[in-house]
Amino acid sequence: MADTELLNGRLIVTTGDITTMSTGAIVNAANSSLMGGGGVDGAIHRSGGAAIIEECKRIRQSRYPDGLPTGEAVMTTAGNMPARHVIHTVGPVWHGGGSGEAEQLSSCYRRSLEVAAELSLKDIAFPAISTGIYGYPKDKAALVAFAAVQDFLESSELPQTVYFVFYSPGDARVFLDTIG
Ligand code: AR6
Repeated sequence: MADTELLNGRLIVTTGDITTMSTGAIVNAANSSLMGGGGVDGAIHRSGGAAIIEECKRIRQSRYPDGLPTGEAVMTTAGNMPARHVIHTVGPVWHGGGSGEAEQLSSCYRRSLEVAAELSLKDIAFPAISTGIYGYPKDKAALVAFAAVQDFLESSELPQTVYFVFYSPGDARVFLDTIG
């Protein structure tokens, strides 16, 4: 499926494996332990190598002994991957939508973009946070993700370009159809 440009070319919807993106940062849909897991988290740690987990351990010890809170974001190296950094964020587990899930998911995007802007990164790639193991409905997540990025880019020149990397063309289609 061809890439789709939105928001005057500043948001690009694409399909594939996020570990191959050579952006300033790729975002990891992590859990609060920061010690790895399945899904995109597993793929990022496998491709990036041990340097990422070593840095995550230091972050846990120094800044987040109780784990990274949901909606927060921290940066590490990208190790052996072509990206320069990984920004780890923790999405909400879907509990039906009445437990603040939308605010937490929005915070994941906003905080990741803030970290990228602080690092003066030109571009950043996001997976569809929370829509796998954490069970957030893909259409509802699409609206939250799009609004969060649109809001942020309106008031910030950096990052210049945001990529939404969907693992399958079907997921990209759901996103595009939902934001309409
Ligand atoms: N590239 C891009 N997208 C991917 C890739 C990849 N290589 N692999 C999976 N996806 P998930 P969550 C998509 O489950 O729902 C982990 O165990 C996937 O198809 O990775 O936030 C963590 O440690 C889906 O659309 O993340 C946490 O415990 C999206 O990435 C928990 O899962 C997110 O799916 C986080 O669950």
